[in-house]
Amino acid sequence: MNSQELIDLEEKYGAHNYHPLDVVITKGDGVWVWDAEGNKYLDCLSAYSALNQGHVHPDILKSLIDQAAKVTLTSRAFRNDQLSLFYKELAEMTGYEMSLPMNSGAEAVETALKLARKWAYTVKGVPRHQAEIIVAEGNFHGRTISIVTFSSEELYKDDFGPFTPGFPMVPYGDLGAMEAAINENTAAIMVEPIQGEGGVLIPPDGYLQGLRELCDKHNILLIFDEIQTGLGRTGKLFAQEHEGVRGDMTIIGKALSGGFYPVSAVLADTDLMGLFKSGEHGSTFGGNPLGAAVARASLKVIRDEKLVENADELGQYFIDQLAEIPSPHVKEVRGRGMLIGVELKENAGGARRFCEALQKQGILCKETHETVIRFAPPLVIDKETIDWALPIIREVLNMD
Ligand code: IF1
Repeated sequence: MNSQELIDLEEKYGAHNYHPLDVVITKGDGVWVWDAEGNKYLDCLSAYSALNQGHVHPDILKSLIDQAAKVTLTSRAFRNDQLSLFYKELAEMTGYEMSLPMNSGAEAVETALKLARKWAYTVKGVPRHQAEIIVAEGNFHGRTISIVTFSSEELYKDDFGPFTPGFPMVPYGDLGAMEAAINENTAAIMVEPIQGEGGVLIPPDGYLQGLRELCDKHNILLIFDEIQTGLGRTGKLFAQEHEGVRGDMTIIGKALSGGFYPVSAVLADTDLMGLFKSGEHGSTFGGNPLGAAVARASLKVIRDEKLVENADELGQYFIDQLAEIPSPHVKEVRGRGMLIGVELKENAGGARRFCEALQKQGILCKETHETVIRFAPPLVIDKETIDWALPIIREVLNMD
């Protein structure tokens, strides 16, 4: 079937909860994808950072196939070998003593929120069902009803109430507002170290450190959602490391499975994670041997191929080169590592038309917040490929 026929099927039979570019991908390899007509594109979205290891990484593919032939699902009623090894390797790589595996990012966020509330009642002494978790405006943490409760994006939230109480919201990057929102019932602060969907927003220097100090001062947990920024994307294993801080919990997902299979996790030390007692939380698929094997292989690729270092070095190169492109439309180029946003001026006619023009020239990007083009290729990208892309981006950023 050709692309148009496939698009027609999707429009007729699929829910219309997305507005994708009209490119029908049928194959991927590393940083490249191909459409139904065989046209080749550079993937500059990486499935929102789920593909840090690139498309169909051969080592992860092998782990998937090998494990699928052995055993795929045990449920957590029984133990499995892959999960035990995954726990150990994840702890060694991240420095957190324990983890709790789930599937989607939103589930891991819900898990962290539950753990923070449990800590508030059983350790901090907050009166039952009064715990508050402070979040930041412009956040994106997922799509469940509790999570969209504290979205500041009308589209994600407004038709889906009634909502879940207990999530005061303050402006991102504003420590004064954060401190003002803290009270004796505050259990946790949860933020993204860089807001991805918010438009690749990097908070002011010292913000993450300031949050750490506030949390220590007021006996509050600090939760970093690193589902998008984690596992190398910003040139550090975790973006919080840019300010030398460590969350009491870090939430990861996306690239934890190299794009093969949904695997997410909450990371914490034993004194906190140990609060979950048998039966209080779980998931049919969370921690299954297939997912655990895929995640182990995905972490190994990040280590073996030095993807953190590559994101740091080539990301900085990509940012510098993008910043040098003369263009009447560009307001600002910003980013950390390989998470890059090109913000367009108000009168540039929106980012979408630039994404469509890039698509015609063989580069796939996605706009965020109408005016930002996000460049976030797989971390396996090389300099040669960036140098191939730059003149094309330059031409598109100079169209009328
Ligand atoms: C979609 C956005 C990105 C996330 C952070 C949790 C989650 C995400 C920081 C939830 C997910 C995805 C969801 C995806 C598009 C994408 C996205 F534009 F919607 F906001 F990346 F910027 N925390 N982000 O970025 O993880 O449950 O989806 O596994 O289409 O909704 P999930």
